[in-house]
Amino acid sequence: MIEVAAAPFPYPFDPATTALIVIDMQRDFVEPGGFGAALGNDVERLTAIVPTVAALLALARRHGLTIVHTRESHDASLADCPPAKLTRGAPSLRIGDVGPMGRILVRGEPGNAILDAVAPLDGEIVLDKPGKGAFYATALGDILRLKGITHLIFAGVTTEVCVQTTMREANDRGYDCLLIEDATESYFPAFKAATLDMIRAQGGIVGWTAPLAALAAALE
Ligand code: C5J
Repeated sequence: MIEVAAAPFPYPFDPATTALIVIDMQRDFVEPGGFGAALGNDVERLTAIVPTVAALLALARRHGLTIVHTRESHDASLADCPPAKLTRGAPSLRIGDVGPMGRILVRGEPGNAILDAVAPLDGEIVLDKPGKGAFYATALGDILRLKGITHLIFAGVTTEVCVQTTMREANDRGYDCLLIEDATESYFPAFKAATLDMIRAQGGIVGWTAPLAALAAALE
């Protein structure tokens, strides 16, 4: 077992039974000119983590971790989008509308693509998920079970929405979960800080957190 200097206490794992889950590094959330920016968010906060996510992917690839990439996306018919998700609030652009990079959160549209800098390689798993959590309405649970995965390392965006939701789903399913602090980001700094605190609270009620350097030091 390898041990990462994590909070709230060291995180032990075996690379052979560990998957890296990179959540929703999609152009529409991260790139200037996309959906996130159109909604008035400062996407520079998110673009800033791209080199760290790329370095984490490279580290995971060197050490043979299973790698899973997710995309928040819907079928072009929007039949898999619950009305509450579609109609909530009064945004200037809704799911399925044509935005700066094609139809918002629709599979196959340019904005739904994962950024080139952190793009999946052949053989890596790419999951389209209609929800915030990556276990809901996807084959993720079956895929991890078939591969004998027991530990999950998380990165991606946004920290308090799709990343935290998936970590909570995973924690309830019995996976030991580690979030890489500098490989995740939110449009709202206070939400990211609160999420890291929540995960580590009460003896790691959702899991562990650590910077990429701590994971790298444990592995190399
Ligand atoms: C993700 C969102 N990926 N914030 N989606 O967190 O709606």
